[in-house]
Amino acid sequence: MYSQGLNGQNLDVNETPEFLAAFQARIDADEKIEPNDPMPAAYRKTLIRQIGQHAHSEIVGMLPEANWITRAPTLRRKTALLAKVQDEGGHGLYLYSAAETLGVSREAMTEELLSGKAKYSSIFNYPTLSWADMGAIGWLVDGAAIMNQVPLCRCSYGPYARAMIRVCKEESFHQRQGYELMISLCNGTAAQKAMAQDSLNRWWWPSLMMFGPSDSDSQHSDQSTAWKIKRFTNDELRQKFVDATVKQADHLGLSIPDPDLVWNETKNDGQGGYDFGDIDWDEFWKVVKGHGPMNKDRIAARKQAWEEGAWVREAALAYAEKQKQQTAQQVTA
Ligand code: FAQ
Repeated sequence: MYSQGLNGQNLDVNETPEFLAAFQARIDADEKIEPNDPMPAAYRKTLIRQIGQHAHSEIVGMLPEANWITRAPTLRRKTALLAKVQDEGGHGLYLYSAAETLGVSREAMTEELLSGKAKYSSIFNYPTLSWADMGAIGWLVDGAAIMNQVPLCRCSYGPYARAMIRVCKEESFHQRQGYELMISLCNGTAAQKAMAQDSLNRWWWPSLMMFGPSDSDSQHSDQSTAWKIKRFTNDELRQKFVDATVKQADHLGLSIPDPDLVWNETKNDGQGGYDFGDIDWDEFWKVVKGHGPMNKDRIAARKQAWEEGAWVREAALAYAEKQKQQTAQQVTA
């Protein structure tokens, strides 16, 4: 999507108080920051961290669903799932490209993922045990991803914001295919409906954890909000997700696995919203730190893909070199 020729031309900036004030003024005026614009080192670092983690989440996120492609019950479902997983690979590519414009290489980001240094979304460290999980992932995981990512379309960093516009359009299809799958199961046999309920039971709490730690424990939120990378806090987005999703569960005739879930008329400045139970933050941090049910399998699968793809990268580099030599010969001829 972006030429690597755009990569960080102005990496070294003298961060005087005047420079920092002028940079913040551009952010406050809702100007987009572009790859070759001077920017504070910490702004660059924050974006590389977040966009890199986001890219890793997309390509690790392909794994739980890819597991079910060969077992999809109909050709229609198989085609849709295949296209969805392929879209996720594409999202990873847009995001790695956006991160590369900040002066980091794809190899360096991959190395961080495979060594366990870089994080990726906690949600992808849970197993996909039944076909209904394909519905629950589309409905809940893509639903949560959209809630988080629509505001990122207005992020201050141009390449990230623009990548998010296309990603969100595709995520909407993903969410709808997941919800439609849940509708089919809920309108099916009692066993199918029970499968859908079991899936909701297992994916509900991990989906709420996708939004990150509560605001009081979110170390990056304040600065990222000041830089308009984040437009809403983790808790604000989590609340919006709960308020939107409970009604969708009602429509399916499924129960949210939270005995403390209750409508509260005073929430959201009097517009009403749901109170919900406590999130198990011990579980969240355990998964984030690499000890979830599937962390080891996910990283092993990414390592295998990287190693098995070595010949493709080598062939592409050899081809590029050959093209370069041919062009050089034509110029001198
Ligand atoms: N999992 O200070 P904060 C998708 C880390 S895409 C793991 O609040 P921040 C599409 C956080 O990185 C899903 N780690 O951090 C799809 C930080 O660690 P660090 C991914 C988490 O950045 C659907 C530390 O905790 N989406 O699903 C998580 O301000 C279906 C402190 O947290 C994005 O990446 C977590 N859930 O806010 C694909 C969206 N939460 O870096 C396939 C972009 C927090 O200091 C199938 N990212 N951490 O070591 C964001 O919006 C933000 O980075 C947040 C975290 C909101 C995730």
